[in-house]
Amino acid sequence: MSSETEVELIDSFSMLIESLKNNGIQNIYGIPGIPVTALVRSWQAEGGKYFGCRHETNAAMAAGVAGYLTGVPGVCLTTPAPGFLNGLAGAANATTNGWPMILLSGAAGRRNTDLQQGAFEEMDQLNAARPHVKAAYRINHISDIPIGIARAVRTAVSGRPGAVYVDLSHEMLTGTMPAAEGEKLLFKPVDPTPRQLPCPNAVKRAADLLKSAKKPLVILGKGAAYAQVDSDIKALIEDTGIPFLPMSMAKGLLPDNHAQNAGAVRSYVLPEADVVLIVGARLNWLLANGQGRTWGNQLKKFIQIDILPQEIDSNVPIAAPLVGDIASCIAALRTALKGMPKAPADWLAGIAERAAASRDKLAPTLAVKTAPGMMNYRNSLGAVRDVLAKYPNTTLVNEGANALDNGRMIIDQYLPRKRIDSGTWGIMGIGMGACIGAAVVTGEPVVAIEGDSAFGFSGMDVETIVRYNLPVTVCIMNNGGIYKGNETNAGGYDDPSPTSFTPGIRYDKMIEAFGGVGMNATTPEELSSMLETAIKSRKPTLINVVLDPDAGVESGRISGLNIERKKKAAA
Ligand code: ADP
Ligand code: TPW
Ligand code: MG
Repeated sequence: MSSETEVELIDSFSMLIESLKNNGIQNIYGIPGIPVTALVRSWQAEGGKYFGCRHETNAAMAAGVAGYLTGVPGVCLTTPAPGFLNGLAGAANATTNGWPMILLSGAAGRRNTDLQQGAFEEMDQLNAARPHVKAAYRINHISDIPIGIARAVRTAVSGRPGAVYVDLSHEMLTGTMPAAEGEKLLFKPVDPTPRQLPCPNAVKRAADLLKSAKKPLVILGKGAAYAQVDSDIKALIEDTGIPFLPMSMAKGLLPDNHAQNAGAVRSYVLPEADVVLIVGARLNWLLANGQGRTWGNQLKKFIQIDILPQEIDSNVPIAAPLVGDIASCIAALRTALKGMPKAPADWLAGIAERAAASRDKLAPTLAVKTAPGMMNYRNSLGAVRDVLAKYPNTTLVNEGANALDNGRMIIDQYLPRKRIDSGTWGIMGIGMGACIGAAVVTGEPVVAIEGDSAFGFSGMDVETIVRYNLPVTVCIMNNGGIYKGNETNAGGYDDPSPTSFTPGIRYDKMIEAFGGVGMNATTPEELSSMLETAIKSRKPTLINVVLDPDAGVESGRISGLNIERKKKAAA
Protein backbone atom coordinates (compact mmCIF):
# COMPACT_ATOMS: atom_id res chain seq x y z
CA MET A 1 0.00 0.00 0.00
CA SER A 2 1.28 3.44 -0.86
CA SER A 3 1.24 6.10 1.87
CA GLU A 4 -1.20 8.12 -0.25
CA THR A 5 -4.01 5.58 0.03
CA GLU A 6 -3.60 5.39 3.79
CA VAL A 7 -4.51 9.04 4.36
CA GLU A 8 -7.95 9.29 5.92
CA LEU A 9 -10.20 11.55 3.88
CA ILE A 10 -13.11 13.80 4.82
CA ASP A 11 -15.79 14.62 2.23
CA SER A 12 -17.57 17.89 1.55
CA PHE A 13 -20.80 16.66 3.15
CA SER A 14 -19.09 16.10 6.48
CA MET A 15 -17.35 19.46 6.27
CA LEU A 16 -20.68 21.15 5.50
CA ILE A 17 -22.49 19.41 8.34
CA GLU A 18 -19.80 20.23 10.88
CA SER A 19 -19.68 23.84 9.72
CA LEU A 20 -23.46 24.26 9.98
CA LYS A 21 -23.39 22.83 13.49
CA ASN A 22 -20.51 25.12 14.46
CA ASN A 23 -22.74 28.02 13.44
CA GLY A 24 -25.63 26.92 15.65
CA ILE A 25 -27.77 25.44 12.87
CA GLN A 26 -30.03 22.62 14.10
CA ASN A 27 -32.78 22.44 11.46
CA ILE A 28 -32.81 22.24 7.68
CA TYR A 29 -35.97 22.70 5.59
CA GLY A 30 -35.95 21.61 1.97
CA ILE A 31 -36.52 19.06 -0.76
CA PRO A 32 -33.83 16.58 -1.76
CA GLY A 33 -32.69 15.46 -5.22
CA ILE A 34 -29.46 15.36 -7.21
CA PRO A 35 -26.92 16.39 -5.89
CA VAL A 36 -27.99 16.91 -2.26
CA THR A 37 -30.00 13.79 -1.33
CA ALA A 38 -27.09 12.08 0.36
CA LEU A 39 -26.24 15.32 2.14
CA VAL A 40 -29.66 15.26 3.82
CA ARG A 41 -29.21 11.62 4.83
CA SER A 42 -25.83 12.40 6.36
CA TRP A 43 -27.29 15.44 8.15
CA GLN A 44 -29.91 13.22 9.79
CA ALA A 45 -27.34 10.54 10.53
CA GLU A 46 -25.28 13.19 12.34
CA GLY A 47 -28.23 14.19 14.52
CA GLY A 48 -29.51 17.16 12.49
CA LYS A 49 -33.26 17.76 12.18
CA TYR A 50 -34.64 17.84 8.66
CA PHE A 51 -38.09 18.97 7.53
CA GLY A 52 -38.88 17.77 4.04
CA CYS A 53 -41.47 20.05 2.44
CA ARG A 54 -43.59 19.71 -0.69
CA HIS A 55 -42.48 22.92 -2.38
CA GLU A 56 -39.19 24.78 -1.94
CA THR A 57 -40.90 28.14 -1.49
CA ASN A 58 -42.63 26.77 1.60
CA ALA A 59 -39.35 25.35 2.89
CA ALA A 60 -37.72 28.76 2.43
CA MET A 61 -40.65 30.50 4.14
CA ALA A 62 -40.23 28.10 7.07
CA ALA A 63 -36.53 28.93 7.23
CA GLY A 64 -37.17 32.69 7.11
CA VAL A 65 -39.79 32.56 9.84
CA ALA A 66 -37.55 30.35 12.00
CA GLY A 67 -34.81 32.96 11.56
CA TYR A 68 -37.15 35.79 12.55
CA LEU A 69 -38.36 34.00 15.67
CA THR A 70 -34.96 32.87 16.94
CA GLY A 71 -32.30 35.16 15.49
CA VAL A 72 -30.48 32.05 14.24
CA PRO A 73 -30.78 31.83 10.45
CA GLY A 74 -33.13 29.18 9.18
CA VAL A 75 -31.56 27.00 6.50
CA CYS A 76 -33.28 25.90 3.31
CA LEU A 77 -31.65 23.33 1.06
CA THR A 78 -32.64 22.94 -2.59
CA THR A 79 -31.67 21.13 -5.75
CA PRO A 80 -30.38 23.12 -8.75
CA ALA A 81 -32.26 25.41 -11.15
CA PRO A 82 -36.04 24.96 -10.64
CA GLY A 83 -35.69 23.86 -7.00
CA PHE A 84 -33.34 26.76 -6.35
CA LEU A 85 -35.67 29.27 -8.05
CA ASN A 86 -38.63 28.10 -5.98
CA GLY A 87 -36.52 28.53 -2.85
CA LEU A 88 -35.35 31.95 -4.01
CA ALA A 89 -38.91 33.33 -3.72
CA GLY A 90 -38.83 32.57 0.01
CA ALA A 91 -35.29 33.93 0.35
CA ALA A 92 -36.33 37.16 -1.36
CA ASN A 93 -39.27 37.43 1.03
CA ALA A 94 -36.94 36.93 4.02
CA THR A 95 -34.60 39.64 2.72
CA THR A 96 -37.48 42.04 2.19
CA ASN A 97 -38.73 41.40 5.72
CA GLY A 98 -35.26 41.53 7.28
CA TRP A 99 -35.26 37.91 8.46
CA PRO A 100 -32.02 35.93 8.64
CA MET A 101 -31.94 32.78 6.55
CA ILE A 102 -29.60 30.82 4.33
CA LEU A 103 -30.53 29.28 1.04
CA LEU A 104 -28.14 26.47 0.21
CA SER A 105 -28.46 25.00 -3.25
CA GLY A 106 -26.70 22.34 -5.19
CA ALA A 107 -25.63 23.50 -8.63
CA ALA A 108 -24.69 21.90 -11.94
CA GLY A 109 -21.00 21.65 -12.88
CA ARG A 110 -19.37 25.01 -13.44
CA ARG A 111 -17.51 24.00 -16.60
CA ASN A 112 -20.70 23.15 -18.50
CA THR A 113 -22.78 25.85 -16.89
CA ASP A 114 -20.40 28.68 -17.68
CA LEU A 115 -20.17 27.54 -21.31
CA GLN A 116 -23.97 27.00 -21.42
CA GLN A 117 -23.44 23.49 -22.74
CA GLY A 118 -26.67 22.09 -21.40
CA ALA A 119 -25.81 20.37 -18.12
CA PHE A 120 -28.61 18.75 -16.09
CA GLU A 121 -30.44 21.61 -14.35
CA GLU A 122 -28.00 24.17 -15.63
CA MET A 123 -28.43 27.70 -14.35
CA ASP A 124 -26.32 30.69 -13.35
CA GLN A 125 -27.76 30.55 -9.84
CA LEU A 126 -25.27 32.88 -8.21
CA ASN A 127 -26.23 35.78 -10.44
CA ALA A 128 -29.92 34.92 -10.39
CA ALA A 129 -29.87 35.08 -6.60
CA ARG A 130 -27.81 38.25 -6.19
CA PRO A 131 -30.50 40.96 -6.56
CA HIS A 132 -32.85 39.17 -4.17
CA VAL A 133 -30.58 38.39 -1.23
CA LYS A 134 -28.31 40.28 1.12
CA ALA A 135 -25.30 38.46 -0.32
CA ALA A 136 -24.61 35.53 -2.61
CA TYR A 137 -21.51 33.40 -2.22
CA ARG A 138 -20.23 30.32 -4.00
CA ILE A 139 -18.19 27.68 -2.25
CA ASN A 140 -16.02 26.11 -4.90
CA HIS A 141 -13.62 24.05 -2.88
CA ILE A 142 -14.04 21.77 0.12
CA SER A 143 -11.38 23.64 2.10
CA ASP A 144 -13.47 26.86 1.83
CA ILE A 145 -16.56 25.35 3.47
CA PRO A 146 -15.91 26.44 7.08
CA ILE A 147 -15.18 30.05 6.08
CA GLY A 148 -17.96 30.06 3.48
CA ILE A 149 -20.66 28.96 5.93
CA ALA A 150 -19.42 31.27 8.70
CA ARG A 151 -19.42 34.15 6.23
CA ALA A 152 -22.98 33.33 5.17
CA VAL A 153 -24.25 33.13 8.75
CA ARG A 154 -22.52 36.32 9.85
CA THR A 155 -23.86 38.18 6.82
CA ALA A 156 -27.39 36.91 7.45
CA VAL A 157 -27.54 37.91 11.13
CA SER A 158 -25.44 41.06 11.41
CA GLY A 159 -26.72 44.54 10.60
CA ARG A 160 -30.18 44.35 9.03
CA PRO A 161 -30.79 40.62 8.81
CA GLY A 162 -31.61 39.01 5.49
CA ALA A 163 -31.22 35.95 3.33
CA VAL A 164 -27.86 34.78 2.07
CA TYR A 165 -27.50 32.48 -0.88
CA VAL A 166 -24.74 29.87 -0.87
CA ASP A 167 -24.04 28.10 -4.14
CA LEU A 168 -22.76 24.61 -3.48
CA SER A 169 -20.83 24.00 -6.66
CA HIS A 170 -20.70 20.52 -8.12
CA GLU A 171 -16.90 20.65 -7.95
CA MET A 172 -17.02 21.36 -4.22
CA LEU A 173 -19.78 18.84 -3.43
CA THR A 174 -17.78 16.01 -5.01
CA GLY A 175 -14.55 17.01 -3.29
CA THR A 176 -12.58 15.31 -0.52
CA MET A 177 -9.50 16.31 1.44
CA PRO A 178 -7.27 14.76 4.11
CA ALA A 179 -9.39 14.58 7.26
CA ALA A 180 -6.68 15.93 9.56
CA GLU A 181 -6.32 19.03 7.40
CA GLY A 182 -10.06 19.49 7.08
CA GLU A 183 -10.63 19.25 10.82
CA LYS A 184 -8.07 21.97 11.42
CA LEU A 185 -10.16 24.34 9.29
CA LEU A 186 -13.39 23.86 11.25
CA PHE A 187 -14.17 26.67 13.72
CA LYS A 188 -16.93 28.30 15.77
CA PRO A 189 -17.31 31.98 14.83
CA VAL A 190 -16.92 34.46 17.71
CA ASP A 191 -19.76 36.92 18.33
CA PRO A 192 -21.66 36.70 15.02
CA THR A 193 -24.09 39.47 16.05
CA PRO A 194 -21.91 42.13 17.66
CA ARG A 195 -23.58 45.03 19.44
CA GLN A 196 -23.56 48.29 17.54
CA LEU A 197 -23.61 51.18 19.98
CA PRO A 198 -25.27 54.48 19.04
CA CYS A 199 -23.21 57.66 19.12
CA PRO A 200 -23.64 59.58 22.43
CA ASN A 201 -24.42 62.85 20.59
CA ALA A 202 -27.19 61.14 18.68
CA VAL A 203 -28.64 59.76 21.91
CA LYS A 204 -28.68 63.23 23.47
CA ARG A 205 -30.31 64.75 20.38
CA ALA A 206 -33.03 62.09 20.43
CA ALA A 207 -33.64 62.39 24.17
CA ASP A 208 -33.89 66.19 24.01
CA LEU A 209 -36.39 66.00 21.18
CA LEU A 210 -38.51 63.43 22.97
CA LYS A 211 -38.50 65.51 26.16
CA SER A 212 -39.75 68.54 24.20
CA ALA A 213 -42.79 66.66 22.81
CA LYS A 214 -46.36 67.54 23.70
CA LYS A 215 -47.87 64.59 21.86
CA PRO A 216 -45.18 61.94 21.61
CA LEU A 217 -45.77 58.56 20.00
CA VAL A 218 -43.69 55.37 19.74
CA ILE A 219 -44.07 53.16 16.66
CA LEU A 220 -42.88 49.60 17.19
CA GLY A 221 -41.98 47.53 14.14
CA LYS A 222 -41.01 43.93 13.59
CA GLY A 223 -37.35 44.97 13.98
CA ALA A 224 -38.22 45.77 17.60
CA ALA A 225 -39.80 42.36 18.01
CA TYR A 226 -36.84 40.66 16.33
CA ALA A 227 -34.33 42.39 18.63
CA GLN A 228 -35.61 40.39 21.65
CA VAL A 229 -35.29 43.22 24.18
CA ASP A 230 -38.92 43.04 25.16
CA SER A 231 -38.61 44.09 28.79
CA ASP A 232 -36.42 47.13 28.02
CA ILE A 233 -38.81 48.35 25.36
CA LYS A 234 -41.73 47.87 27.74
CA ALA A 235 -39.86 49.75 30.48
CA LEU A 236 -39.08 52.68 28.15
CA ILE A 237 -42.72 52.97 27.18
CA GLU A 238 -44.09 52.59 30.69
CA ASP A 239 -41.52 54.89 32.32
CA THR A 240 -42.23 57.68 29.85
CA GLY A 241 -45.96 57.04 29.57
CA ILE A 242 -45.78 57.53 25.78
CA PRO A 243 -48.53 55.81 23.77
CA PHE A 244 -47.34 53.16 21.31
CA LEU A 245 -48.55 51.96 17.95
CA PRO A 246 -47.51 48.41 17.05
CA MET A 247 -46.97 47.46 13.42
CA SER A 248 -48.72 44.17 12.69
CA MET A 249 -45.87 41.84 13.62
CA ALA A 250 -44.96 43.96 16.67
CA LYS A 251 -48.41 43.30 18.13
CA GLY A 252 -47.91 41.58 21.48
CA LEU A 253 -44.48 43.11 22.15
CA LEU A 254 -46.54 44.92 24.74
CA PRO A 255 -49.93 43.23 25.20
CA ASP A 256 -52.66 44.56 22.93
CA ASN A 257 -54.80 45.33 25.99
CA HIS A 258 -52.11 47.63 27.43
CA ALA A 259 -53.45 51.03 28.54
CA GLN A 260 -50.96 52.90 26.31
CA ASN A 261 -51.77 50.94 23.13
CA ALA A 262 -52.91 53.33 20.39
CA GLY A 263 -53.31 50.54 17.82
CA ALA A 264 -57.07 50.94 17.60
CA VAL A 265 -56.80 54.69 16.91
CA ARG A 266 -54.01 54.87 14.38
CA SER A 267 -55.90 57.35 12.21
CA TYR A 268 -56.12 59.69 15.21
CA VAL A 269 -52.58 59.45 16.58
CA LEU A 270 -50.59 59.64 13.34
CA PRO A 271 -51.88 63.07 12.31
CA GLU A 272 -51.97 64.35 15.91
CA ALA A 273 -48.53 63.31 17.21
CA ASP A 274 -45.74 65.91 17.16
CA VAL A 275 -42.68 63.74 17.88
CA VAL A 276 -42.60 60.13 16.73
CA LEU A 277 -40.02 57.63 17.94
CA ILE A 278 -39.74 54.78 15.43
CA VAL A 279 -38.22 51.59 16.80
CA GLY A 280 -37.34 49.01 14.14
CA ALA A 281 -39.90 49.98 11.50
CA ARG A 282 -39.44 51.44 8.03
CA LEU A 283 -41.35 54.45 6.76
CA ASN A 284 -42.46 52.37 3.76
CA TRP A 285 -45.95 51.91 2.28
CA LEU A 286 -47.17 50.36 5.53
CA LEU A 287 -46.67 53.78 7.15
CA ALA A 288 -47.76 55.80 4.12
CA ASN A 289 -44.06 56.65 3.57
CA GLY A 290 -44.14 59.06 6.51
CA GLN A 291 -46.13 61.73 4.72
CA GLY A 292 -49.48 62.81 3.28
CA ARG A 293 -52.98 62.60 4.64
CA THR A 294 -52.25 59.68 6.98
CA TRP A 295 -49.84 61.99 8.79
CA GLY A 296 -52.11 65.04 8.74
CA ASN A 297 -50.24 66.52 5.75
CA GLN A 298 -47.64 67.70 8.18
CA LEU A 299 -44.06 66.52 8.50
CA LYS A 300 -43.41 65.00 11.91
CA LYS A 301 -40.28 65.29 13.99
CA PHE A 302 -39.05 61.73 13.74
CA ILE A 303 -36.57 59.93 15.95
CA GLN A 304 -35.64 56.70 14.21
CA ILE A 305 -33.80 53.76 15.72
CA ASP A 306 -32.39 51.46 13.06
CA ILE A 307 -29.31 49.37 12.59
CA LEU A 308 -29.04 50.26 8.91
CA PRO A 309 -27.65 53.79 8.47
CA GLN A 310 -29.12 54.28 5.00
CA GLU A 311 -32.64 53.62 6.28
CA ILE A 312 -32.48 57.11 7.82
CA ASP A 313 -33.96 59.85 5.56
CA SER A 314 -35.13 57.12 3.15
CA ASN A 315 -38.55 58.72 2.71
CA VAL A 316 -38.69 61.90 4.79
CA PRO A 317 -36.11 63.83 6.82
CA ILE A 318 -35.39 62.28 10.21
CA ALA A 319 -34.77 64.91 12.90
CA ALA A 320 -32.93 62.59 15.27
CA PRO A 321 -31.44 59.42 13.78
CA LEU A 322 -30.26 56.78 16.21
CA VAL A 323 -28.17 54.26 14.36
CA GLY A 324 -27.30 51.14 16.29
CA ASP A 325 -28.81 47.90 17.51
CA ILE A 326 -32.13 48.31 19.26
CA ALA A 327 -30.92 46.80 22.54
CA SER A 328 -28.08 49.33 22.80
CA CYS A 329 -30.16 52.26 21.55
CA ILE A 330 -33.03 51.61 23.96
CA ALA A 331 -30.62 51.18 26.87
CA ALA A 332 -28.84 54.44 26.03
CA LEU A 333 -32.11 56.29 25.51
CA ARG A 334 -33.50 55.08 28.82
CA THR A 335 -30.43 56.38 30.62
CA ALA A 336 -30.69 59.73 28.84
CA LEU A 337 -34.41 60.02 29.63
CA LYS A 338 -34.07 59.29 33.37
CA GLY A 339 -36.29 61.66 35.34
CA MET A 340 -38.25 62.77 32.27
CA PRO A 341 -41.80 63.72 33.22
CA LYS A 342 -44.53 61.42 31.90
CA ALA A 343 -46.15 62.22 28.57
CA PRO A 344 -48.98 64.80 28.97
CA ALA A 345 -51.99 63.17 30.58
CA ASP A 346 -54.57 64.80 28.29
CA TRP A 347 -52.85 63.29 25.22
CA LEU A 348 -53.03 59.82 26.73
CA ALA A 349 -56.56 60.29 28.02
CA GLY A 350 -57.76 61.41 24.57
CA ILE A 351 -56.26 58.27 23.07
CA ALA A 352 -57.69 55.97 25.73
CA GLU A 353 -61.15 57.47 25.28
CA ARG A 354 -61.09 57.04 21.51
CA ALA A 355 -59.65 53.53 21.79
CA ALA A 356 -62.47 52.55 24.15
CA ALA A 357 -65.06 54.01 21.74
CA SER A 358 -63.52 52.05 18.89
CA ARG A 359 -63.65 48.83 20.93
CA ASP A 360 -67.27 49.52 21.88
CA LYS A 361 -68.15 49.99 18.23
CA LEU A 362 -66.43 46.77 17.20
CA ALA A 363 -67.80 44.55 19.99
CA PRO A 364 -71.41 44.10 18.79
CA THR A 365 -70.28 43.32 15.24
CA LEU A 366 -68.21 40.43 16.60
CA ALA A 367 -71.28 38.97 18.31
CA VAL A 368 -73.66 39.17 15.35
CA LYS A 369 -75.62 35.97 14.64
CA THR A 370 -75.65 34.59 11.12
CA ALA A 371 -77.36 31.58 9.54
CA PRO A 372 -75.28 28.36 9.44
CA GLY A 373 -72.70 28.55 6.63
CA MET A 374 -73.14 32.31 6.31
CA MET A 375 -70.55 33.60 8.77
CA ASN A 376 -68.78 36.88 8.10
CA TYR A 377 -65.24 37.99 8.98
CA ARG A 378 -66.33 39.76 12.14
CA ASN A 379 -68.28 37.03 13.95
CA SER A 380 -65.97 34.21 12.86
CA LEU A 381 -62.80 36.04 13.87
CA GLY A 382 -64.47 37.26 17.05
CA ALA A 383 -64.80 33.59 18.01
CA VAL A 384 -61.16 32.97 17.11
CA ARG A 385 -60.08 35.98 19.19
CA ASP A 386 -61.81 34.68 22.31
CA VAL A 387 -60.27 31.21 22.01
CA LEU A 388 -56.75 32.52 21.31
CA ALA A 389 -56.93 34.82 24.34
CA LYS A 390 -56.89 31.64 26.42
CA TYR A 391 -53.77 30.32 24.66
CA PRO A 392 -51.47 33.36 24.38
CA ASN A 393 -48.45 31.15 23.66
CA THR A 394 -49.97 30.21 20.31
CA THR A 395 -48.27 31.66 17.25
CA LEU A 396 -50.75 33.19 14.85
CA VAL A 397 -50.02 32.97 11.13
CA ASN A 398 -52.27 35.28 9.10
CA GLU A 399 -52.61 35.93 5.38
CA GLY A 400 -55.29 36.79 2.83
CA ALA A 401 -56.98 40.11 2.11
CA ASN A 402 -60.09 40.37 4.32
CA ALA A 403 -58.77 37.44 6.34
CA LEU A 404 -55.60 39.45 6.99
CA ASP A 405 -57.07 42.90 7.60
CA ASN A 406 -59.77 41.63 9.94
CA GLY A 407 -57.44 39.17 11.63
CA ARG A 408 -54.96 41.93 12.44
CA MET A 409 -57.69 44.22 13.73
CA ILE A 410 -59.73 41.71 15.73
CA ILE A 411 -57.30 39.17 17.16
CA ASP A 412 -55.32 40.41 20.16
CA GLN A 413 -51.75 39.37 20.86
CA TYR A 414 -50.38 39.18 24.36
CA LEU A 415 -46.81 37.99 23.89
CA PRO A 416 -43.95 39.10 21.62
CA ARG A 417 -43.19 37.38 18.28
CA LYS A 418 -46.47 35.45 18.21
CA ARG A 419 -47.77 36.91 14.98
CA ILE A 420 -46.48 36.20 11.48
CA ASP A 421 -48.18 37.64 8.44
CA SER A 422 -47.89 38.66 4.80
CA GLY A 423 -45.26 41.18 5.88
CA THR A 424 -43.50 43.90 3.96
CA TRP A 425 -44.46 42.58 0.53
CA GLY A 426 -48.04 41.70 1.42
CA ILE A 427 -47.58 38.29 -0.12
CA MET A 428 -49.86 35.30 -0.29
CA GLY A 429 -48.10 32.00 0.22
CA ILE A 430 -46.29 32.35 3.50
CA GLY A 431 -48.91 30.19 5.27
CA MET A 432 -47.91 26.55 5.63
CA GLY A 433 -44.18 27.33 5.53
CA ALA A 434 -44.64 29.83 8.37
CA CYS A 435 -46.66 27.25 10.33
CA ILE A 436 -43.90 24.68 9.93
CA GLY A 437 -41.09 27.08 10.88
CA ALA A 438 -42.99 28.48 13.88
CA ALA A 439 -44.08 25.07 15.18
CA VAL A 440 -40.56 23.66 14.85
CA VAL A 441 -38.76 26.45 16.69
CA THR A 442 -41.37 27.26 19.35
CA GLY A 443 -42.66 23.77 20.10
CA GLU A 444 -45.95 25.53 20.93
CA PRO A 445 -49.28 25.45 19.08
CA VAL A 446 -49.66 27.42 15.86
CA VAL A 447 -52.97 28.65 14.45
CA ALA A 448 -53.16 29.88 10.87
CA ILE A 449 -55.96 32.19 9.77
CA GLU A 450 -55.89 31.83 6.02
CA GLY A 451 -57.88 33.36 3.21
CA ASP A 452 -59.01 30.52 0.94
CA SER A 453 -56.99 32.00 -1.90
CA ALA A 454 -53.96 32.61 0.32
CA PHE A 455 -54.06 29.00 1.53
CA GLY A 456 -53.91 27.69 -2.01
CA PHE A 457 -50.38 29.01 -2.50
CA SER A 458 -48.89 26.66 0.09
CA GLY A 459 -51.74 24.21 0.79
CA MET A 460 -49.95 21.01 -0.17
CA ASP A 461 -47.58 21.47 2.75
CA VAL A 462 -50.44 20.55 5.07
CA GLU A 463 -49.13 17.08 4.36
CA THR A 464 -45.75 18.08 5.83
CA ILE A 465 -47.54 19.35 8.94
CA VAL A 466 -49.26 15.97 9.27
CA ARG A 467 -46.10 13.96 8.51
CA TYR A 468 -44.10 15.69 11.23
CA ASN A 469 -47.14 15.76 13.55
CA LEU A 470 -46.79 19.49 14.20
CA PRO A 471 -49.28 21.17 16.59
CA VAL A 472 -50.81 23.30 13.84
CA THR A 473 -54.45 24.27 13.28
CA VAL A 474 -55.23 25.79 9.90
CA CYS A 475 -58.48 27.77 9.64
CA ILE A 476 -59.55 28.43 6.06
CA MET A 477 -61.73 31.54 5.89
CA ASN A 478 -63.73 30.09 3.02
CA ASN A 479 -65.66 32.79 1.17
CA GLY A 480 -65.09 30.98 -2.10
CA GLY A 481 -62.66 33.39 -3.68
CA ILE A 482 -60.24 36.26 -3.76
CA TYR A 483 -61.92 39.06 -1.75
CA LYS A 484 -65.36 37.46 -2.39
CA GLY A 485 -66.74 34.30 -3.90
CA ASN A 486 -69.83 35.49 -5.69
CA GLU A 487 -68.53 37.65 -8.50
CA THR A 488 -69.79 36.89 -11.98
CA ASN A 489 -67.81 36.86 -15.19
CA ALA A 490 -67.84 40.42 -16.55
CA GLY A 491 -67.89 38.99 -20.07
CA GLY A 492 -71.21 37.33 -19.39
CA TYR A 493 -70.10 33.86 -20.59
CA ASP A 494 -69.98 30.76 -18.42
CA ASP A 495 -66.36 30.75 -17.20
CA PRO A 496 -65.78 31.77 -13.59
CA SER A 497 -64.84 35.35 -12.70
CA PRO A 498 -61.15 36.06 -12.09
CA THR A 499 -61.73 36.07 -8.35
CA SER A 500 -63.99 33.04 -7.79
CA PHE A 501 -63.24 29.42 -6.98
CA THR A 502 -65.38 26.29 -7.08
CA PRO A 503 -68.25 27.01 -4.67
CA GLY A 504 -68.54 24.98 -1.47
CA ILE A 505 -65.02 23.54 -1.35
CA ARG A 506 -64.45 21.27 1.67
CA TYR A 507 -60.81 21.97 2.51
CA ASP A 508 -61.17 19.81 5.62
CA LYS A 509 -61.33 16.73 3.39
CA MET A 510 -57.89 17.57 2.12
CA ILE A 511 -56.15 17.13 5.47
CA GLU A 512 -58.19 13.98 6.09
CA ALA A 513 -56.69 12.53 2.93
CA PHE A 514 -53.26 13.06 4.51
CA GLY A 515 -54.28 11.52 7.84
CA GLY A 516 -54.88 14.74 9.79
CA VAL A 517 -58.06 15.95 11.48
CA GLY A 518 -60.60 17.81 9.35
CA MET A 519 -63.48 19.90 10.71
CA ASN A 520 -66.20 21.99 9.09
CA ALA A 521 -67.45 25.03 11.04
CA THR A 522 -70.66 26.75 9.96
CA THR A 523 -71.30 28.97 13.00
CA PRO A 524 -69.09 30.97 15.40
CA GLU A 525 -70.04 28.55 18.21
CA GLU A 526 -68.86 25.54 16.19
CA LEU A 527 -65.69 27.35 15.20
CA SER A 528 -64.97 28.25 18.79
CA SER A 529 -65.31 24.72 20.15
CA MET A 530 -63.49 23.13 17.19
CA LEU A 531 -60.58 25.53 17.46
CA GLU A 532 -60.20 24.93 21.18
CA THR A 533 -60.34 21.16 20.70
CA ALA A 534 -57.72 21.40 17.98
CA ILE A 535 -55.32 23.57 19.98
CA LYS A 536 -55.62 21.34 23.05
CA SER A 537 -55.16 18.15 21.04
CA ARG A 538 -51.93 19.43 19.39
CA LYS A 539 -52.99 17.31 16.40
CA PRO A 540 -52.57 18.63 12.86
CA THR A 541 -56.05 20.00 12.14
CA LEU A 542 -57.73 21.93 9.36
CA ILE A 543 -61.00 23.77 9.99
CA ASN A 544 -63.00 24.78 6.94
CA VAL A 545 -64.70 28.00 8.11
CA VAL A 546 -67.78 28.44 5.94
CA LEU A 547 -68.38 32.13 5.22
CA ASP A 548 -71.03 33.92 3.21
CA PRO A 549 -69.58 34.11 -0.33
CA ASP A 550 -70.56 37.78 -0.24
CA ALA A 551 -68.42 38.39 2.85
CA GLY A 552 -65.42 40.56 2.06
CA VAL A 553 -64.45 43.67 0.17
CA GLU A 554 -61.88 44.20 -2.56
CA SER A 555 -58.70 45.76 -1.24
CA GLY A 556 -56.43 48.23 -2.95
CA ARG A 557 -56.77 51.80 -4.00
CA ILE A 558 -55.56 50.90 -7.47
CA SER A 559 -59.06 49.69 -8.30
CA GLY A 560 -59.88 53.40 -8.65
CA LEU A 561 -57.90 53.30 -11.86
CA ASN A 562 -59.96 50.47 -13.37
CA ILE A 563 -61.30 51.17 -16.81
CA GLU A 564 -64.70 49.98 -15.65
CA ARG A 565 -64.78 52.50 -12.81
CA LYS A 566 -63.61 55.28 -15.06
CA LYS A 567 -66.40 54.43 -17.48
CA LYS A 568 -68.94 54.50 -14.66
CA ALA A 569 -67.60 57.81 -13.37
CA ALA A 570 -67.75 59.34 -16.85
CA ALA A 571 -71.32 58.16 -17.44
P1 ADP B 1 -42.52 46.77 10.07
O1 ADP B 1 -42.91 46.07 8.82
O2 ADP B 1 -42.98 46.10 11.30
O3 ADP B 1 -42.85 48.23 10.02
P2 ADP B 1 -39.87 46.78 8.97
O4 ADP B 1 -39.53 45.40 8.52
O5 ADP B 1 -40.33 47.71 7.91
O6 ADP B 1 -40.92 46.70 10.17
O7 ADP B 1 -38.62 47.44 9.67
C1 ADP B 1 -37.78 46.76 10.53
C2 ADP B 1 -36.53 47.62 10.70
O8 ADP B 1 -35.85 47.18 11.85
C3 ADP B 1 -35.58 47.53 9.53
O9 ADP B 1 -35.31 48.80 8.99
C4 ADP B 1 -34.31 46.91 10.14
O10 ADP B 1 -33.12 47.44 9.60
C5 ADP B 1 -34.47 47.24 11.60
N1 ADP B 1 -33.82 46.29 12.51
C6 ADP B 1 -33.94 44.96 12.51
N2 ADP B 1 -33.27 44.42 13.54
C7 ADP B 1 -32.70 45.45 14.22
C8 ADP B 1 -31.89 45.55 15.39
N3 ADP B 1 -31.52 44.47 16.07
N4 ADP B 1 -31.49 46.77 15.78
C9 ADP B 1 -31.85 47.88 15.08
N5 ADP B 1 -32.63 47.84 13.99
C10 ADP B 1 -33.06 46.64 13.56
C1 TPW C 1 -47.76 35.90 -4.24
C2 TPW C 1 -52.44 39.23 -4.90
C3 TPW C 1 -53.63 39.82 -2.74
S1 TPW C 1 -54.78 39.24 -1.65
C4 TPW C 1 -55.06 37.84 -2.55
C5 TPW C 1 -54.28 37.84 -3.71
C6 TPW C 1 -54.31 36.75 -4.72
C7 TPW C 1 -56.02 36.78 -2.11
C8 TPW C 1 -57.17 37.29 -1.30
O1 TPW C 1 -58.13 36.29 -1.16
P1 TPW C 1 -58.20 35.37 0.11
O2 TPW C 1 -58.64 36.40 1.21
O3 TPW C 1 -56.87 34.88 0.49
O4 TPW C 1 -59.22 34.35 -0.13
P2 TPW C 1 -60.11 37.02 1.46
O5 TPW C 1 -60.34 36.78 2.89
O6 TPW C 1 -60.06 38.48 1.16
O7 TPW C 1 -61.09 36.33 0.57
N1 TPW C 1 -49.81 36.58 -5.45
C9 TPW C 1 -48.97 36.77 -4.40
N2 TPW C 1 -49.20 37.72 -3.51
C10 TPW C 1 -50.28 38.54 -3.65
N3 TPW C 1 -50.44 39.50 -2.74
C11 TPW C 1 -51.20 38.35 -4.72
C12 TPW C 1 -50.91 37.34 -5.60
C13 TPW C 1 -53.45 38.98 -3.80
MG1 MG D 1 -61.27 34.38 0.18
